[in-house]
Amino acid sequence: MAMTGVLRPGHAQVRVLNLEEAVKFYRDVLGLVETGCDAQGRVYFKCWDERDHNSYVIREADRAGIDFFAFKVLDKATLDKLDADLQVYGIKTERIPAGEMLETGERVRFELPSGHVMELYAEKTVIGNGLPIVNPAPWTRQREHGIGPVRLDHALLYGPNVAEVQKIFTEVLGFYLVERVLTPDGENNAAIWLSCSHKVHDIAFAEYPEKGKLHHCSFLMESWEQVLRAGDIMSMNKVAVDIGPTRHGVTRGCTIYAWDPSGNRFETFMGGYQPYPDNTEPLTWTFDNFGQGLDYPQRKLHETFLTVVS
Ligand code: M3P
Ligand code: FE
Repeated sequence: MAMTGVLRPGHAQVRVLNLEEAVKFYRDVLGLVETGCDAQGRVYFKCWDERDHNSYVIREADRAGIDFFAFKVLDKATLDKLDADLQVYGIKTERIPAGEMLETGERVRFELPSGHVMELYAEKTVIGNGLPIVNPAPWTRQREHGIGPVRLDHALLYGPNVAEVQKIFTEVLGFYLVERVLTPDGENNAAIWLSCSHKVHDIAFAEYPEKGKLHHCSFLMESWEQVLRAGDIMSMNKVAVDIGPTRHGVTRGCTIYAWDPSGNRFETFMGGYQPYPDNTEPLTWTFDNFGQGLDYPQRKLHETFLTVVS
């Protein structure tokens, strides 16, 4: 499959209430690799098997939540084209100069009708995963530190105007709809799962009255056993667990939802199926089956899934 246009999730910037506590949590409990700290006081992380300098950035603020979520695009020409396409579509864009984030090239920033700030960028310094390019071992000791996810996989965001958001992702940014949950009347989508790749989702949105909310950032684990080990590590560290370990009906992903010390939900996740972009019929869940969509074994629409966001 040719991968062009928008390639994949690139970075999320998340607000935390206490930076020191959050650094300890993300470094030692989630097991991310700390890669830097900038003049604004932001701390940068990546997952052990990611090669680019950063994928998860935190900054201290008086409320939790997400500042922005970014996608990496193929190259500079693609960045310019998507910027122009967004403007033609009627979306105002802004250029953030290279270097504003550590080791990161110029970014194109825009706001979705859901109130979420999105970014596109083409360049980020490759620092590698600690393994040689020639004859690498399959993993490093870093994988054994804390939960140790492989990569930032996707995010689920809550806000209004999901139908408009879907149009922007599918008509401008080259995503396709993989799954959806219908509203109770069956007329609209209550939640959508969108992919720009062969992944079951790169980003998802759920309809919610308040703008710009974070439901979760998700981190990929290599196996179900690693998800269960993540659960053990959460309990050993008294992490607040929301749901799981279980399996979503939607995406078939195997999951645990939990909260960081500031109340930002994150997910440790594995599996799901691999759709191709010629997928023309999104899997559709009726609202009365939302419980299976969220937690297939228990068939339970956990209250927190609908109401707790940051
Ligand atoms: C996911 C995910 C719901 C949830 C599915 C969630 C409702 O696929 O990755 O978090 O159905
Ligand atoms: Fe998820």
